[in-house]
Amino acid sequence: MTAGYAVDWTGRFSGTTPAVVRPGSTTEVSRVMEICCEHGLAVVPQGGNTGLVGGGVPLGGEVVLSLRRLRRLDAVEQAAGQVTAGAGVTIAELQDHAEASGWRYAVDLGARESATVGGTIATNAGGLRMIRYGGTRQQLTGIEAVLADGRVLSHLGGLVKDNTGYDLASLLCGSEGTLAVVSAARLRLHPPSPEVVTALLAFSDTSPAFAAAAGLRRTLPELEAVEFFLHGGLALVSELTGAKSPFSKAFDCYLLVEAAGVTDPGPALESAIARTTGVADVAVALSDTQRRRLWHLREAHTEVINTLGPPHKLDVTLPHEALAAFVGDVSELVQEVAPGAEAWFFGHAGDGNLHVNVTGVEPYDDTVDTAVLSLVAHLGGSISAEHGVGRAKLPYLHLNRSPGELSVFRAIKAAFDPRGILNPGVLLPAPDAAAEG
Ligand code: 2HG
Ligand code: ZN
Repeated sequence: MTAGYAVDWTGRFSGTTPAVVRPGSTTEVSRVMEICCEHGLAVVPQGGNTGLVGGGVPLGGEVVLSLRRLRRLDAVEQAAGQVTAGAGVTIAELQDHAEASGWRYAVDLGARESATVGGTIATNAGGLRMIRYGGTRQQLTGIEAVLADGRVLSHLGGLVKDNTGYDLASLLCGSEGTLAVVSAARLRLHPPSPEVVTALLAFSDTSPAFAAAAGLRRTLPELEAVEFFLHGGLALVSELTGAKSPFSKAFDCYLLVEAAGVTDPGPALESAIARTTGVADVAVALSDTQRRRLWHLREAHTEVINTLGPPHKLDVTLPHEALAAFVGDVSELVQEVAPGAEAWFFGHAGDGNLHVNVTGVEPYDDTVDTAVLSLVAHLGGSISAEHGVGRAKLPYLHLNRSPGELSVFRAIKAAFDPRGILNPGVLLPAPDAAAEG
């Protein structure tokens, strides 16, 4: 009965739990936390369980606190352009709700049907349209959260200008369930951009592709997404899903580009592409069906790669100028440290965020992770771009965060959760491990 809550989506992280608790209101969450606190029971908060870093499953035998039943979804506040949603509302539901009221929730990700408001706040999810609208933190105007001892913090007034001290919504966003349990949030909406144009650009090499991503950002204000993938990924998607490339021949890599506005951004995209060097071929979607087909080539990567066995997911950001060489260097590095393993690259080129997936490596063999993430840090990148630290990246956090920063992290954790019951071992070492280390 609890299996679906104890194993992560990839199958790489598998735990056990004495109980899955599914509260249906903030008051019930508060009561659960009160009891757990009283008895010193460790708790893993969980949303849609679409996380990829082992941050939402009970790897230390914790109680799972599933927030999926927190289904509050208020009417859109038209004057403010905001909405209050419970932690268990999915991103797709939130998007549909906003759209039905003439607005748009701009954070979008492949896991939209399962990923929840609470989970995307806990991980500060970025997604496909971050270049234009920012990530989850930028959408938050208020938060309701339950502290480890059951007290409820509620700041859902949604005032855009509100300089009354520490920004707790921002702090809890990205805290991965280690500081408090997010039960609801007030979120910023954007006016819709009904005119959309989507194109797939083909390149013979990664260098011009990344240069094009940067150039399009500068020259096309309507740009919403610039997604990168390689021929290998496209071939796997084609082989396993039957989807076809719109091109008659194979290229080295591709950018899926989307622009949107209130008027047709097609001509602007066309002239921006004409001014871009290195574009070997272009396919423009002429209908919604074609548009969905192009997106499928990119969005299906996660699923098809998973059929090869649980991948090691290295979600990293690089300084823009390092991206192209990184792809080649990491392919070689992986061959060197794990012969026979395979590295797959795709991601959000506009944000400098690459998803390096490595298959053919045992789930608990960290050789590849160590080699690649050390290189990332050496190049001035981030070892976690948008998936969070969880347990998978915890051993590498020191590569990006100084001892001073980590000691402030620990002080913040102690202030929110003095007994250390919220998601122990995620983001920061569990208290026992810290004492041993
Ligand atoms: C995406 O961009 C998600 O599709 C998942 O962040 C990335 O599967 C991955 O590594
Ligand atoms: Zn991503």
